[in-house]
Amino acid sequence: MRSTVQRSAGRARGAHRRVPFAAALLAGLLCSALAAPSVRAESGYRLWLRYTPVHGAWLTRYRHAATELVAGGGGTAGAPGASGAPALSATLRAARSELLRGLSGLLGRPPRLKRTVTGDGAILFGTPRSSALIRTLPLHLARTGDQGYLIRTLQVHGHRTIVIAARRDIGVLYGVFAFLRLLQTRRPVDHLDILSRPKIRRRVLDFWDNLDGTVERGYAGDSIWKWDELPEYLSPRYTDFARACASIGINGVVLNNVNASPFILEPLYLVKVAALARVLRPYGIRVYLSVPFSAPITLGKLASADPLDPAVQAWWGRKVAQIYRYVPHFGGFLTKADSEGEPGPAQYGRTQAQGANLLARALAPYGGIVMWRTFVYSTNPHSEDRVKQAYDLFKPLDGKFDPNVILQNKNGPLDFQPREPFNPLFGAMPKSNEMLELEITKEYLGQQTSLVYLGPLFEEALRADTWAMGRGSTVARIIDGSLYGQRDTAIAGVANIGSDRNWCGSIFNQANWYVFGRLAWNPDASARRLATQWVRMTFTNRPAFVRPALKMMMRSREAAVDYMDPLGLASQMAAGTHFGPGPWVHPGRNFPPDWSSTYYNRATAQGIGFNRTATGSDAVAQYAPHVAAQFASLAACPQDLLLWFHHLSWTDRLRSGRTLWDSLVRHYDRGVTTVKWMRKTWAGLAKYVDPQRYRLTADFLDIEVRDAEWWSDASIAYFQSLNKLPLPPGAAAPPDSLKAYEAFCIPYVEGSPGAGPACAPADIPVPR
Ligand code: BDP
Repeated sequence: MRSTVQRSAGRARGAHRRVPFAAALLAGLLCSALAAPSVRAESGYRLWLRYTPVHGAWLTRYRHAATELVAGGGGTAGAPGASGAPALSATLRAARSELLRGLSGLLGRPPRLKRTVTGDGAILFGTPRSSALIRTLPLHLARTGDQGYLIRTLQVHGHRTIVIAARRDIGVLYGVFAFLRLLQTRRPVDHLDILSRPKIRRRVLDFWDNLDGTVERGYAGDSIWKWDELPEYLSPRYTDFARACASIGINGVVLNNVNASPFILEPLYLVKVAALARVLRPYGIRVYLSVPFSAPITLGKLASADPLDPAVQAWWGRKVAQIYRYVPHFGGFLTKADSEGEPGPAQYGRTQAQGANLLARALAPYGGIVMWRTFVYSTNPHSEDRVKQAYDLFKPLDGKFDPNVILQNKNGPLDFQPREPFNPLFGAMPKSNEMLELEITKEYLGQQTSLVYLGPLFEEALRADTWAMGRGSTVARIIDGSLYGQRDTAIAGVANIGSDRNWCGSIFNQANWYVFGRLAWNPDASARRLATQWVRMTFTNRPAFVRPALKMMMRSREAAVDYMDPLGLASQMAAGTHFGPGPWVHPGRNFPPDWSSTYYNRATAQGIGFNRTATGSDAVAQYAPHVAAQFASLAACPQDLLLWFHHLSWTDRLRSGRTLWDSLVRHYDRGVTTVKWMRKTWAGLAKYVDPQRYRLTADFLDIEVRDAEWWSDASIAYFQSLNKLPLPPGAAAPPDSLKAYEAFCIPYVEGSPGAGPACAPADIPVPR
């Protein structure tokens, strides 16, 4: 039996947290009585850095791998010593303490701290600057660049030694985490020869955190930045956050929401920003800020924010100078301008380039950069196709941006949908720096509770071939600078981190933070392999757990696409909250067409889909000819993007031989079936997981099954009301009426602060 709307209404965010204490205690006792004794309850706080003990044969193998820890070699293991060797930097101290923590946890004994290698199994770590011993080794560290590292097994003083070395301290820290990852995932460490350096220079988390502690599109509690407590109180969480970031190579953090408050630029907040920057710096993390374009007016009391006005330019110059006084290693600005009500240069008749260069020129003397978002559109009721706007605006400006501007493109041309084609701006701006923005927080993919591993989505975005310079011109090659020789390279992910004890709202959401960081380091890495690592570190190395958990993760994103937006549909969610189905949402007073679902599905009695070929909006023409031809051809268009590019009749036959309508219904059903299979699979894994993380995931999968059914039923009910076609054999009819689905509305969800209720009775949209 399918769930009813009323049962969906029972969906309560965080309901798991409201289990009465006595019941929870009893359940906990029962679970712990049933669980294996070693499986202690875990909150998820330790993420993938749990360092739980290695057992059995692996322990024997590793026993001789890390007996002593040598930080200097000819120097000391920490403090400035009699030998006169320099004290370890904060970054190298962090590396040492991570090794101590990791090895003690994994191997059950702390290694001895030594000044030099005295026996087999030593770990020698550092840079040529920090360690005289490392200086003597033939390591050829130039290959590691500024951020990379080398892990090699070498004979040092006649003893087998694992050397973790880099040119810079931060590389050593990255190398230490990589080495610990080998032990955590039970890889042999007998003969190591690993060289790794990031392909992308700036690997940034964008926090959409507001100064009042709320988080836009955040589903993991409040902001982790406690502005009221800063700068005096520095929560230990900040350091643990930095450790987690460094462990996956993230080296930048934009602290505040792109819909930015000007207050962040006031000394009151800059002193807080500086305090955070100091905590993050040993871990190689630079701080950036989102700034509102209108700050010269709101803060500077100027009459305008016109980028060509010398007074405005001078104001930004002074402001940036002030910021660098507070935060000497400040990274730069992120800007959302002329978009969704945010101020920008267009208000003054200026271009996006003139706007970006205004900020870039203020930052340039200090080495700062501007990440200028191309998510620029106006909700124009007459716009022929929203997804064409950014390209039309930016493409003519190629070559007009200063060298320290990086254009930040969302992966797709619309807005972080479960599936989109790649953004046509990639590859179209050869004379500009381009970076990729991904959304780690699952705004459009079920938010807090759904189990959706985003690795495959990120991989799809990075591997998309733009054909800008012929085959192989992938998005990854554009943003890593190898296609056009871009010097400063960057990637950003909208963070999914909050004040919840488990950081991300759910355990599996942590995997999305992990995979973002690892793909940012190496955009060619495999989402599947990264998921395997994450599972092994987060849960257990036991194959009986790893295999099914991996399968769940790898199927999870496609399942969400199936039950939400199959065959290239997009933006079919409820208005405002972006949670739950709303394929009927149509334009209204105060509700622009391109925020509505009907604008995107174009569903009528006859057919469905957005014609973006030459006979329609011709958005295909924004792609390189090879790609345009593929998308435009019904025969060649990838099936999973079909309705993005084509309007089809409900009864048209797809390549499978089925009609479009039958295929659509099958996709919805398949999505639900997969989520049910995930729930069942998870239930079979209970014995490998501690009760706390098991329960949370199991309960969330219950919620996801209900939500998947809700999406599927409501979507089928709506589209069937238009086409009046029977369901394909075997498909269950939605249990409720379309009217009931349309009337059902969740007024508030986490992550939409200040938006007000998403539904007041009078506002519920009624399809014509
Ligand atoms: C949309 C979000 C909105 C963001 C916007 C953006 O719904 O909250 O402010 O993206 O990226 O997807 O600026």
